[in-house]
Amino acid sequence: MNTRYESANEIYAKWGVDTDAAIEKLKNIPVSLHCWQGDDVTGFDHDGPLSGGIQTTGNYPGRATNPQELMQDIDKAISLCPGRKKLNLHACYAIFEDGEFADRDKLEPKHFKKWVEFAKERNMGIDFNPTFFSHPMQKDGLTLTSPDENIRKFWIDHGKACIRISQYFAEQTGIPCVMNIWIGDGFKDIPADRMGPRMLYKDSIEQILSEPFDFNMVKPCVESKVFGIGVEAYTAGSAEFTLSFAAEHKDKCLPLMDNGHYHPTEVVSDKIPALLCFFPEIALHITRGIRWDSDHSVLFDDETKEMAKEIVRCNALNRTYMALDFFDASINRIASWVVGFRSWQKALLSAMCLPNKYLADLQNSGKFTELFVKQEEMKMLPFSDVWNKYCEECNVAPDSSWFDEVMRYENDVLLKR
Ligand code: RNT
Ligand code: ZN
Repeated sequence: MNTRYESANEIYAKWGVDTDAAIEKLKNIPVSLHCWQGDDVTGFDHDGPLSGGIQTTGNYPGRATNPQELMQDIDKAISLCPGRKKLNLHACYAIFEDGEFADRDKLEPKHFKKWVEFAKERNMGIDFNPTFFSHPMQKDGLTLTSPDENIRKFWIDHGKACIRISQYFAEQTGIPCVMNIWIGDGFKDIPADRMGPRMLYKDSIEQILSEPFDFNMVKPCVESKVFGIGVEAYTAGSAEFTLSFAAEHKDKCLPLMDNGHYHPTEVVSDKIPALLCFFPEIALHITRGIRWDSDHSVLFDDETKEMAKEIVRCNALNRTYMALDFFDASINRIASWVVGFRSWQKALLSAMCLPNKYLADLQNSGKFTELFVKQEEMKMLPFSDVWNKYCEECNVAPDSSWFDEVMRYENDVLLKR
């Protein structure tokens, strides 16, 4: 008797889809797991609250409060997820030893040595983010756009320090490091000058990128945002600003799109192929906004599937740096990571199991009714059997039985913190 996978494999083969090949391919596609879901974007370099346009809500018990706890939690999460992982760090996760402290502008590679050891032991590359928030040197909510030159210089120096740290990560792991610049700078109410802060921002990023680095190994990005909490009227790093910046500095910078950062009826799935027409490489933050940039954990929902489809259909898996970016403090944080990571894996695998050439041919020959019918038909293919096989091969549970392990861990570890 055929196993369920064998029968699914045959059904897909009739559509010209090789599910074995899809499974093998996905095993080698890195997806960056963000450390900040584990501790509500707090980090280890300050005691203050999260500030600067983003917010976590909820007080589920068990948040990681030090590097050991965070590493232990990341290990638990990755053990429950199939596929290749990268580690995504923020500068505020520097690890200081023996009472030492360095402010953001003085950070050095040595403050991330422990993370490098952690990543290397797990065969992971590292992505990095300067932290332009949760810090007293934000003045009136501004960093790289501040009219106060002392403030702006502090943050430019932070950006430069982060370039050097990214270069160190890339050299140590042998894997390119994506370094993403996001600032929450903006205004709560109608500003009098919209261009001034943007000219300062442009100059600040140019200064940061003047720090030497190897563009084959360090991939600086600029992430846009339409608004933030407390900066509802204006953000300096708007979509037009960051996209134009990246286009003008293609030799050293990539655009990064976070799908929580657009007007609610705009979709990043449509923006991916648009950017791929112009940029050799692009970067993504994959998240789920509800009504606004609410940073909910990713689900296997329609727009998530649509984004994965575009990356696969544009043959751009090797041109797209994919990173997760969500933080929910109202549920078990490890479950949030695991559902988010697994959902994106499902989206990628299901996109790879579509007869994309056949469907494109229908479009190109003007058979729109047939395309309409067949695209609906695709939704009923036995994808879950392919997913189950992929998980088995990656030695993780195909179904939600991983949740028992999370609950055990909650009782044994998280609730004792
Ligand atoms: C904020 C941006 C940014 C952050 C992380 C923590 O709206 O999405 O990417 O989520 O840097
Ligand atoms: Zn983001």
